Order: sequence, then structure tokens, then C-alpha cells
Amino acid sequence: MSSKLSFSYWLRKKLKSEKKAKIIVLGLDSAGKTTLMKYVNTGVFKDTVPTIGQNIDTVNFADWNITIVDVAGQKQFRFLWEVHYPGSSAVIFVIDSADIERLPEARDILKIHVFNNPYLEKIPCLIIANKQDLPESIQAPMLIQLLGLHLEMKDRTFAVFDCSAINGTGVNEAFTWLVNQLEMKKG
Ligand code: G3D
Ligand code: MG
Repeated sequence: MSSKLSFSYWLRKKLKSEKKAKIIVLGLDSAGKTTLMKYVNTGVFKDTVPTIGQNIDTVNFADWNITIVDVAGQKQFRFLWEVHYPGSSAVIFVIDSADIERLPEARDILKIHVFNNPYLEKIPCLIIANKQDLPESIQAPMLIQLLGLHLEMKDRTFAVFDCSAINGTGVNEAFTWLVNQLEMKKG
């Protein structure tokens, strides 16, 4: 093998062995995006303040080093989401499952930014049915129906997990699914 060839072989092997990914976290404001990311990072609940613009943080989960782009959900910040679509390896969409009134709005946002978004169509989508600690929350099977996920996402790789970013229920399972998807893509 020539030295040029062996270097490119080594580089490809090295890049393959480095478990790094960028993931974008979307959802309406107050769905619990920042709380969830803080939980994944620290393993405990931490108070948040509303995100202005975006938080970029690194999360270590399993062997993966994941750059999480947690973008503000308020209408005036949604244009910022687009900047982060290229280069994302997965998308996380967080829903406040106890806020039935805002479900139609969550569905609209899902439609525009996930279902009909060519940048995200080939990457796995983890949907977090958050705030399961609240008694009025609805669970994944009902959420799938109400959001039409079974129809809109039928050609996509996605999963819905019931979670609570306050007490950590379901978070480990959800992120395990996510890194498994990253592992499969890596080959
Ligand atoms: P966002 O980043 O999606 O905008 P935040 O949302 O993470 O800032 O959370 C918004 C509010 O929801 C916060 O409460 C936060 O504590 C709460 N929250 C987040 N996840 C959960 C959850 O799983 N269960 C419950 N019960 N509450 C949650 P405040 O009171 O600070 O507005
Ligand atoms: Mg936030």
C-alpha cells in the first residue's frame, strides 16, 4: 500500500471509530427541551430559564460524544432551526404531553420542520412524549394517533418514548434507542 493510500485508509478508520454526532432538538417552547438535555448531561433535574436563541452543549452517552443543539421553540426563534439542519445525524422532537391545547401547534411544527423537511428525511427522529409525571399527560400510542405519526412517518426511522425530564423516567431508554440508530448508521 502506498503511503498516501495508507494515510487515507487510516483516516477513514479513525473517523469511523470516533463516535461523534450532532443532534438538533426541536419542539415548542416550554416542551422541556432544555430540561431534558440537562438531565441527560447530569442525571438530575435542574431548573431552566427560557432559552434565548440556542444552547449548544456536549452530552456523553454510551461511547458517544454528542453535540446537542437545543434551539429556542418560540416563534421568533424558529428561523434559527434551519441553520442546524445540515450535518445533523438525528433529530429529537420534544412534546409536552400534558398540554393538549398546544398539540395542534406541535403537529403543525412537526409537519413543517420534520415531516416535510428534506434535510431531516434520512435521519432518525426521536420523539419524546415528555412530562409523563403529570397526571393529565397522554402516552405514546395516543400521541402517535393524534399527531398522525403512523401516517406521516411511515417511511421514516422514528420512535416515541414516554419520558419525564424531571424524574428521568424513560430518558435512558430513549437515548439508548438514539445511539443504537447512530451505531447502525455508522456501520
Ligand atoms: P424548553 O427548553 O422546551 O422551552 P424547558 O422547556 O426545559 O425550559 O422547560 C419548561 C418548563 O417545563 C420548566 O418549568 C420545566 O421545569 C418544566 N418541565 C420540563 N420537563 C418536565 C417534565 O418532564 N415534567 C414536568 N412536570 N415539568 C417539566 P418552569 O416552571 O421553570 O417553567
Ligand atoms: Mg429551552
